[in-house]
Amino acid sequence: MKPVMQVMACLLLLVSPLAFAADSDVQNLIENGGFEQSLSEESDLPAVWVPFSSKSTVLGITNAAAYSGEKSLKLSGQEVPNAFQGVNFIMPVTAGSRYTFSGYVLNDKKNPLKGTAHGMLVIEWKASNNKEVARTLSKLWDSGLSRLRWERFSIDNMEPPKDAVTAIFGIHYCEGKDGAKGSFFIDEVTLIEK
Ligand SMILES: [Ca+2]
Repeated sequence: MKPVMQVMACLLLLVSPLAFAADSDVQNLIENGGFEQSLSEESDLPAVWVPFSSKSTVLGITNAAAYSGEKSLKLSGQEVPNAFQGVNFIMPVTAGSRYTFSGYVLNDKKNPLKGTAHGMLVIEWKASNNKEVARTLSKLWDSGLSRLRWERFSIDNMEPPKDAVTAIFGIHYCEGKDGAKGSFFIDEVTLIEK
């Protein structure tokens, strides 16, 4: 073994147990947050996630860009004023827990966001009668989103509001009053409970 290789091997031995401990502390509650699995062989819709739309569903898994793994989710404009679409992950929530919902977003350099296009992460908090108790939004991304560098967006350490028993964790593409063109990619979406 060459000296450099020996050093590498030692570093790996030192680092591995720490990396393992960190992973077991932080468990991603969202399945398929990396968008590596599609609903079926015939569909590019993501497994686990529930799509929603005001009209057309212009979203799907792609290998055109990836923050992690080989694929990400691409959402494109319907080109209709005030249109919206996205995907939701629905889960019961526990009073007193704190939730961090995050993902990495990239503008599509071949077809960048234009007009009043904007995206966001959203948590819709629901009571046991399914009424919305409150809604929490991340910072928005828009036509200024980077085409070169994945940017992290998040909703951090949110405690469920009073009466909330379920939450809908969503990725939203909103077209705004002038309508929108263009696409963005999102990948490595995580939900952490503490
Ligand atoms: Ca991925």
